[in-house]
Order: sequence, then C-alpha cells, then structure tokens
Amino acid sequence: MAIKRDGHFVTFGQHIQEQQQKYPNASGQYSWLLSGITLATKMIASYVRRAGLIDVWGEHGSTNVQGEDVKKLDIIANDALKRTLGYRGNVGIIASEEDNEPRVIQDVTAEDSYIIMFDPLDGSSNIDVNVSVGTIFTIFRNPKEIQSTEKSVLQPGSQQVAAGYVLYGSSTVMVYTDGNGVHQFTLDPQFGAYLLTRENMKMPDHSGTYSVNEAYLHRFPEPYQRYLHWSKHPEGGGYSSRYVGSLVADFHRILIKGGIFLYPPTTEQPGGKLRLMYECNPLAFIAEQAGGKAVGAGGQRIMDIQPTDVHDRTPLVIGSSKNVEEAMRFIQEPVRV
Ligand code: AFP
Repeated sequence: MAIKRDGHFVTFGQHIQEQQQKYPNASGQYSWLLSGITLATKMIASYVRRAGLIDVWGEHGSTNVQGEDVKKLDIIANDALKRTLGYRGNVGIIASEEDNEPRVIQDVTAEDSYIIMFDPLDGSSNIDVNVSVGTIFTIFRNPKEIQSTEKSVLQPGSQQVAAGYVLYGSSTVMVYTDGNGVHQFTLDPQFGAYLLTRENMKMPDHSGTYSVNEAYLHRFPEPYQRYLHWSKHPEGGGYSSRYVGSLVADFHRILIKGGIFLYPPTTEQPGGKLRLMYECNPLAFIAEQAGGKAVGAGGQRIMDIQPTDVHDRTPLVIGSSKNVEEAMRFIQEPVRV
C-alpha cells in the first residue's frame, strides 16, 4: 500500500524535497537531475508494458562495448536516459553500460554538478520472454578540480552520492538511497507518479535462499563449489534457490526476503561478469544501507574497489550480512580458477 502522510501520498519528488530541507544550502539542482531519471524510467516502463504490442522485442542487430548483442529495448532505454539527462544543466558526465566512452555533457566544475552512470536495461535477454528487467543508476559528484573525463569518472563506490534501480516487474518500483536509508516508490500508472511504498527498508540478516547460475558450477573456483554444495546439502545450509537472470530482480527479492546472490569468477571470465560501476556499486550501496553486505574478489568490499576502467567487471557476492559472512568462510581466494 502507498504510504500516506497527513492523509496524502508521498511522491518521489516530495521525498527528495523533504530530504533536501535537511540541507539549508541545497540548491534544488539535485532534484532537477533526479526528475530526469524518473522521467526516463517512466518512458522505459511504458515501452516494457507494451512489449509484444509494439516493435520492441528482439535484437537490434548490433553489439555493445561488452561484445553482447544489443536488444531494441536496450537502445530505447539508453536513448531515453541520455535524452532526459542530457538536458539537465547540472549533469557533467553521463556514462552508460551500452556506450564505449563516458560522454561529457558540459564541462561543469560547479559544486552541484554530477556524474550519472547507468545500466539502462539490465537483464535485457529476459525481455522477449516477459521476465522482469530493470534500470540501475548511480550518481557521483563531478570533482571540482578540472580533470580528465576518465579521472573524474573512475571513483570508488564509496563516493556515490546516491544510487537506485527501477524494476519493471509485476509493478514498476524504484528503490533509492542517498545514504539516508533505502526507500521504495511504486509507479502509479493512473497518477503517472512514483509513490512511497516502503520506507527505511532493512534486509533480513539471514535467509535460506541463494541465487546463482548453478549451471556454471563446474566453471567456478573450488571454494565457491564447496560453498554451494554446503548450501544445498540437508546437513549443511539446506537452502533453497531462486535465479531470475536479471540482477535487479534477483537483488530485489533478496532486499525484501533476505538471502544471497553470487556471480563468481568463472574459467571464461576470471574477473567476473557483472560491471563494477553500472551494476555492482549501486546495488552494494543499497545493500549496505539496508544492513546487507557486498563483496568482490578476495572478499574485498565492493565499494572500496578502485576502478581502472569505466567498464570494469568484478565477481559479486551480495545480500544478507550473515549469508555473505557464511559464504566468505568458504571463499578464501575467489580469483583462483
Ligand atoms: P543481460 O542484460 O545480457 O541479460 O545480462 C544480465 C546480467 O548482466 C545480470 O542482470 C544477470 O544477473 C546476469 O547477467 C546473468 O548472467 P548469466 O546469464 O551468465 O547467468
């Protein structure tokens, strides 16, 4: 149910304004930027909802910088975000998982200028079979000193100002944090607004569910194999498993019900598959704000990893704090394959 305050729904915009009132010097520029994200994700949601009726299923016929086949909806989602954010005066740099290079929108060095990074449509191989997909975004401050684009963008996740995702699922929900807790907003298609539906979300600290592409078990380093064997064995964890294959959907379930998601190193991709900056950092920020944990190779905190390239990848273990700690007892040297 949408949460009411003084008998009224709380829109995402109102929530941001309430937050900003805590900072008397806030210029309002930040909420202007966020309105670009909400507008773009409403546009994407409207396409997702009509998939099958309009021509958005299938391949676009190109491959992206990651060498993956690009779907028509990937392009639509990427364009929607770049268009809406490109016109926001306070956006300095935009970096998209789908694009080769970050794009400098304007050379802004003012204090309230931002770098936005996004995965426009995560899980896009699930679109054609009507399974949930999502948009993930993260926001950094543009460093005031004039630097190269690369240097400005390559900030560790601990520097994130805010992060969030939109899950186009049974309803469209946006989960957001700016370091003051995690809040969920649900898109009301009648009002055309995101309304507050969960406040100060906390992840259960343990659950008996793990999420991993277990078909790749033989490609994982041995400690991961041992952990997964223990997890399902009746004399070990005795856990159940769920795997959607859209990170946002798998993570959202864990945020609400608890559990653990793993994308380990594999023999083919010893550095992991998931992108540090577009996928792992934003979800790590949300997980930690909700009381969970997110670690990469060797158990390093995801948000402490210094990126060397905007398209860096990392192994990921994320979820309820006790589940992640439990997994880490098995996974001592995860990069050895
Ligand atoms: P796509 O966007 O190509 O569908 O990839 C989705 C994803 O990046 C992430 O959302 C999933 O968790 C992960 O890849 C699934 O990867 P596997 O298909 O290798 O399990």
